[in-house]
Amino acid sequence: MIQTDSDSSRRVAYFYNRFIGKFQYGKEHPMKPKRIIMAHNLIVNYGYLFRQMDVYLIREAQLQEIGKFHDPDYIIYLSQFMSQNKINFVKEYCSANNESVIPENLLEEFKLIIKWSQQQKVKTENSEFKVGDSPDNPTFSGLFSYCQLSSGASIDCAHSILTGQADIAINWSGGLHHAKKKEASGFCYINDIVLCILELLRVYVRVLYVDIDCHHGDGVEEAFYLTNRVMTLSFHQYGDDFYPGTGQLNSVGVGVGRYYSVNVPMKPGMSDQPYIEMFKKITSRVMQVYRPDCIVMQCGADSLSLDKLGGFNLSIKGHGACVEYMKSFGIPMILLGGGGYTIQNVSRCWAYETGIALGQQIDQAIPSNDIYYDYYSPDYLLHFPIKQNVENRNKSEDLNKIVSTVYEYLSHIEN
Ligand code: V1P
Ligand code: CA
Ligand code: ZN
Repeated sequence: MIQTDSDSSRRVAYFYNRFIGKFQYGKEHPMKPKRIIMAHNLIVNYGYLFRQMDVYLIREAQLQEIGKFHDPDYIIYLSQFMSQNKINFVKEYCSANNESVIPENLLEEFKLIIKWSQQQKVKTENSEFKVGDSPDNPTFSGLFSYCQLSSGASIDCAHSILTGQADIAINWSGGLHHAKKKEASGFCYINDIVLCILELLRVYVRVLYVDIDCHHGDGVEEAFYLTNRVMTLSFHQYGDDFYPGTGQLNSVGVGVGRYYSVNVPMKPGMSDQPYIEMFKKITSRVMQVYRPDCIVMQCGADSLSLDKLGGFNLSIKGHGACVEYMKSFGIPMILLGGGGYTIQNVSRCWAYETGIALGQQIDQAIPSNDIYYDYYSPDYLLHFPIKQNVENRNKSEDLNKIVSTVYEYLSHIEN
């Protein structure tokens, strides 16, 4: 363990619930919630990390909380649908245990859902929502509980910052940046990030959202496209039909929100040096002109080399350098997860970045008592070797042009 900065005194709140890692999108689906358990186990097994954080149990967000952003019909659609799963689960449980009645607490939960849906004048027959129709967003056992846990943690991250209990709050099960007001997309159903930022806006005047997932943070951008109280900044792969296909350089926001959406679209092959350079040039100017009260950072790990979906070539150190740089501004910060499909590298990355939050550089040797130890073969090391001989398809003049265009947009922001 090496102390990496003088201000390790910053309090870190870490949110976790092992149930979140138990959900399954499906055998062939690239999104594996198990990576959250894997990251957690590394963090626990690097014992000195775990001991320095305040660890909180994630709770399920309530329907009213989710309703601060999402459409009530959509929420009920998801919850009724998932309640059926729960009812089935409970029925199976009851028959296995020779019990003939549904437990009181679940009955209460179902009653609350029905009451809330009546208050919201929810249409009962609703075929508008098509969750489950596309392979990206399947329905699976416990889907709504998964959404409630992921968003409950991001909302509580905001609360821990607002109450002064923490300077940095972490939810690796959050960061589901594609979910829209009434639409699931790109493996995301409920947008925990928007819910988190809305909580922060109850107190803070300006919130900066930074997204280093390899995909464009379209759901968060769309939610705040018309406002100047949130600046959204996404770095992403763009072109050749790369998902979701939004996030062009000239998507800058509308009305009072004009110039408060910032997009940095790049071609595949970005490696540490040019990525970090771009990242620092842009975020330093953003911090200077926008002066946010708080930073919410989506740390999607599909921008790492060897990811199954993303085409960038970052090392864990390169990815972590971005987190470290944002931390160096010394304002409250929330770190969220996101994409990441080569799961042994995702867990490595988020364990390393938990260390960054704590001002600790963790050891290169993976703790041998880790139950997922075999995933880290053949080297059993924290930092994996990045892909060699990868062409960075971004020419330096193209990257410079992006930076100068972003600077030009930012020059319209009043100080
Ligand atoms: O490309 C698409 C669909 C197919 N087109 C009509 C659109 N979907 C992507 C979705 C990627 C979502 C990334 C989420 C995140 O930003 C945040 C959590 O990381 C997709 C891909 C792909 N290669 O881009 N879906 C799948 N692969 C997929 C593969 C197998 C089974 C199910 C989905
Ligand atoms: Ca991004
Ligand atoms: Zn992604």
